[in-house]
Amino acid sequence: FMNARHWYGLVGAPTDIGNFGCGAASGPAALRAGGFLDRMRHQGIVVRDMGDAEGPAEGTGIGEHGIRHVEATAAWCRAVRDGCGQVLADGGTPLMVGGDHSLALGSVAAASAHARKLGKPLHVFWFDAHPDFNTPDTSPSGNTHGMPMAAACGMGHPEMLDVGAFTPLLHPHDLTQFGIRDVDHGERAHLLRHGVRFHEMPEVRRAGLVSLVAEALERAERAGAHLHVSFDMDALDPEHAPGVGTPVPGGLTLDESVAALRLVGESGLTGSFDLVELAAVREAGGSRTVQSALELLQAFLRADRRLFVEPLAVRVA
Ligand code: B3U
Ligand code: MN
Ligand code: MN
Repeated sequence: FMNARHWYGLVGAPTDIGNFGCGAASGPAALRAGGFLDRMRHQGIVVRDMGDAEGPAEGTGIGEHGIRHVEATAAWCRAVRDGCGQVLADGGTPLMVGGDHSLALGSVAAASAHARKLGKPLHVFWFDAHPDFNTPDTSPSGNTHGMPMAAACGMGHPEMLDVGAFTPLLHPHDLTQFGIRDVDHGERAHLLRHGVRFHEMPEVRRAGLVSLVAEALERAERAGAHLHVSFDMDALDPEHAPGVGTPVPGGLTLDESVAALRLVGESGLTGSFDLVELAAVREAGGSRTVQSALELLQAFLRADRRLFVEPLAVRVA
């Protein structure tokens, strides 16, 4: 009976290997210092701190493909994969806090293996200013944080394709992106060719974030999917999240993002979650971005209906 209590496992990933020097390595510490665990505990939400994943402190340089630090990126992704995989194996929901967005290849690898074991398809919701769907030949920067979703879908450097137990980890039709507003030329061709649903800001403004998310949730529900949610802090407008590596104007408001994540929580479909690119050190004071991150996580966690399957007396103990 006690086992029915739903819990989250915080897996920190303090690196910016995929966007070297951008400051996202400070994300997990900033979130903890912001009082995340206490705040959740006071609300009766169980978040176990699994500590930080460990990986190379130094980059591994630019290889013949022109990609930066691809071996080090893959090493970090394997550590994240194992940390998230352990939480899933123990019956919890991993909450991966980055760190740059290349790390999502690791959490998605864990989610995909878990979903396969349960006989479920994997669906991914990607909140981001960027699709992160570059391959080595389309990437303008060579930074691996622009590549994790293409790699998850089976396209990319062999080191990255090798992070999961199999490839592809995800079918491109099962990937939905929200808040997109900075797409590279070749990246757009990939997205269109593979049928990714990427909701760019003009569409978000027209249709509304909440209704686009509701639509995608219906699809995930119908498919009986394991839903993985990946939230890049630069999805938010820089007004709400100035402390990110690559701020892009014209982004999501905090209010609409909170409303969308509440809906995602209420669905009870989310089996794994990332919050990444939290580079609070880039903001003077750093507090605005951390506060936004706390509000996003709280909106999602408080709405998760799986937390309410037990009598209140047990929950507040
Ligand atoms: N699409 C560009 C820029 C970028 C991707 N992700 C972030 N920035 N945060 C690239 O380098 O691939
Ligand atoms: Mn991203
Ligand atoms: Mn981004």
